[in-house]
Amino acid sequence: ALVSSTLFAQKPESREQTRDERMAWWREAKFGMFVHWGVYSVTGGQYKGKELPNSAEWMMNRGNIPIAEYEKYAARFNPVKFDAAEFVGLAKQAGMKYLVITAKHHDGFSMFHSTASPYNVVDATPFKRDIMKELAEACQEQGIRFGFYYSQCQDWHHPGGMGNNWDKTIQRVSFDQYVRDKAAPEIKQLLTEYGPISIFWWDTPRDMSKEAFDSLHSSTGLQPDVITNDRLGKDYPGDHKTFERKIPPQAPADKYWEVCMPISGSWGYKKIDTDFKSPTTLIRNLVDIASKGGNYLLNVSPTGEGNLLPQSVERLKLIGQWMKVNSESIYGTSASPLPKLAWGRCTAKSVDGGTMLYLHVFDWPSDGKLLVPAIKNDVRQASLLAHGTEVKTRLTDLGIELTLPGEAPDPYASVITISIDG
Ligand code: JFZ
Repeated sequence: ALVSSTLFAQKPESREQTRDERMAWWREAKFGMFVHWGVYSVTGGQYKGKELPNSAEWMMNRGNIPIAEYEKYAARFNPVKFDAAEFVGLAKQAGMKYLVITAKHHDGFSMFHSTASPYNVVDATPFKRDIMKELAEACQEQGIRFGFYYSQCQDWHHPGGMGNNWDKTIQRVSFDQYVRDKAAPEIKQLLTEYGPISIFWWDTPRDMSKEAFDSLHSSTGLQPDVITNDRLGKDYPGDHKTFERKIPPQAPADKYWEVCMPISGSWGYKKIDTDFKSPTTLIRNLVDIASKGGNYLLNVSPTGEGNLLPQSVERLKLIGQWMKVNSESIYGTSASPLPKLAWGRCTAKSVDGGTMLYLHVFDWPSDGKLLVPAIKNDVRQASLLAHGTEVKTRLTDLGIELTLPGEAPDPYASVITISIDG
């Protein structure tokens, strides 16, 4: 066996049985922070002063950097500006309910005090602090759910890890040995020494033996409440589906799904990446995803110094301001029961025998008339969420027609609540 039987704390079948229960907070949460951070952040996407293509966390691969040379970036990783409480506070301020961070990315560097690999943030950097521990504690303190991203297949540093086909100087060992010596013990450590872990985010599935799959999968049983994404392997669907970068055009059939997306172009910090999504896009993405029943996992990229660029901070704060007024239209909502809307998106909640619809108006009608198509139910009440100002409604052949004030109350998305019978 690859790993000791102590890892089989909970059988996969029982995890399926507890799925809805375990997913309850996640379904309510809707919005989380994703963080890609590692020794690659030191150079901000450059190798020897030259720009590398693609996402910055792939530096070692794109530059075909030998292990011995890449290791030296750890000596330059000293994120003195990092403050876990401040960092988590920013996520919280943005209205995010959970945080998922790269405990180990494909480059094999462990952002925690790994007992299985000395190539980690405490033993191999001048910083010497267990960043995962500090974040776990800050999240616990501030009521933010905490999760780990872990690259289980690709490990470009370990001689048995997948993905490194450029460093010919290393003496290869088997993948099973890598699982035994590094992945399994690290995952076990992450799920036992860092308090309650809400999410284990596998990345990226590749072929391995059933035995290896099982040994990795079984470790999630160490935290009975943990939820996992769908990137362990095809026979290990996990609890929720991951969409990457793109929002599905229609509500997917999956019961639980999320879209992960970087706030700019790259997951890891990249100096020349100025491709920041506008606050309007980010807020409307959150609304769009919620209107289809999903979660939004928005990625930010700390620099090698441990701070976020002002562009990210500013956007998180703007999203937070919008959420402060409108979050009722996001948290705990379900997908829209309405057909595609020309003017925006809708989310919904059940309320005493009726339904509360949250109409998110992107394009405010110039004639003040807004049609909620196909709904013929009796309207109990309609008002602007921001002010509570009542909105007049009229039943027409096409649906409910609302008469709105002349000006959109919110440039990002103005929310109108309308409660209906049924
Ligand atoms: C992976 C990583 O390689 C990448 O660095 C980043 O961490 C991202 C979140 O995940 O990239 C993927 C993995 C899966 C797909 C696309 C990119 N996919 O299934 O389309």
